[in-house]
Amino acid sequence: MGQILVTGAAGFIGSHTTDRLLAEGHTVLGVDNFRSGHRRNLAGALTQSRFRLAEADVAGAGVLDRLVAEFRPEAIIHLAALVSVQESIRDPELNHRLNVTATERVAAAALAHGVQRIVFASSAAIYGDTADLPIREETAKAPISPYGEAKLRSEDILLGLAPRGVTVRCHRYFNVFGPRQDPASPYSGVISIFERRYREGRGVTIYGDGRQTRDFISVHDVARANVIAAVQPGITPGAANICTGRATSLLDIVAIFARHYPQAPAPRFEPARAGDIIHSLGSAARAEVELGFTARVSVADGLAELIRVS
Ligand code: UD2
Repeated sequence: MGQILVTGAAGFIGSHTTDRLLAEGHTVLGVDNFRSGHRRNLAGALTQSRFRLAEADVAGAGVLDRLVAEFRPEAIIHLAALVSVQESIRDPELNHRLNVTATERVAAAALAHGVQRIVFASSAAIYGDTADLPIREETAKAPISPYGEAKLRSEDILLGLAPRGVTVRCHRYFNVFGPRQDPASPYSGVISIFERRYREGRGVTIYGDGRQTRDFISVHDVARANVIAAVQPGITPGAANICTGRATSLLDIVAIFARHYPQAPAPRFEPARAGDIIHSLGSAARAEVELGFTARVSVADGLAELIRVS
C-alpha cells in the first residue's frame, strides 16, 4: 500500500479521492488551505489513522517541499486549484498563483524528493469552445479563460518532468457532479444548483432551450480514475480526458429530477447565457486504453445518489 499526498484534499474532488485511497488501504497526507474546501468534506477521512491533514497553502514557497520531505509520498495527486472560471477572469494574478505557481511547487518538490508519480487535475477548459465533437486529446487546445490557460500551462510543466523519471498523468475532467459540490454561486455546476433548488422546493431556471448537452461524469468515477493513475503499476505518462463519452441534455437532467420531485414547479426558461457553449462531449477512448478506466456511474444513478445523501 502506498503513501499518497493529495493537494486540495478538502475539496469536492479531493475529498472523494482521499476517501477512495483510504478505502483501498493507502496512507494519505491531505493538504488544503480551506479557501474553497471544507473540513466537513473530510469527516470520514479524519476518523482514520492512515489519514493526516495539513492546513497549508501549496503555492507558498517551501511549503510543499517541507511536507514532501517529511511524508515521502510515492505519488502526489495535485487537485488544489482556483476552481472558478469566473474568478480566474476577475483575478488573473490569483489564478496564476493558485493554478500555475502551485503546479511549479509540486514539480519542484517531486524532483527534489524522488516522487515517482504525479496525477494532475486538468480540465476540458483547455480545449476551449470547439465544434469538433467528441473532443479527443489531439483536438486543438484553445482555452478561452485564464483558468483554461493555466491548466494547459500546468500540463506542460508537469509532462516536461517525464525525462527526469516522474510519471505524470493529466486528467482532463469534463463536467463533474456529485455529493459535496458547492452550489453557492450561479456559476457552480448546474447539477449542484438544480439539486439544491429541487430539495428546497424551488423551481430551476434553464438558460436557453435546455437542449444543450454536457458530458456529466460522477465524482466517484473521477476519484477512481485518480486512484488508478496514482497507484496502478505500469502506467504510461500522458494526458487523457476523464469523461463518459455520453451527452446528456439539461432537459434530460430536469426529467430525472422531476421523477424524484414530482411536486416540483416546472422549470423557468431564460435566454441562454452569453458565452455559453451548446454542446460539450469528450471521447473516453484514451483513458480506457492508457488507464483501463471507464466511467461506470450513469447520470440517473449519480443523481439518485446525490438526492439520497444531500
Ligand atoms: C463550464 C464552467 C463555466 C464556464 C463554461 C465555459 C463550471 C461549473 N462551469 O460551464 O464557468 O467556464 O464551462 O464553457 O465549471 N445552467 C442553467 N441553469 C443554471 C445553471 C446553469 O441552465 O441554474 C446551464 C448553463 O447555462 C449551461 C449548462 O447549464 O448551459 C451547464 O452549465 P455549467 O456551468 O454546469 O457547465 P458549463 O460546462 O456550461
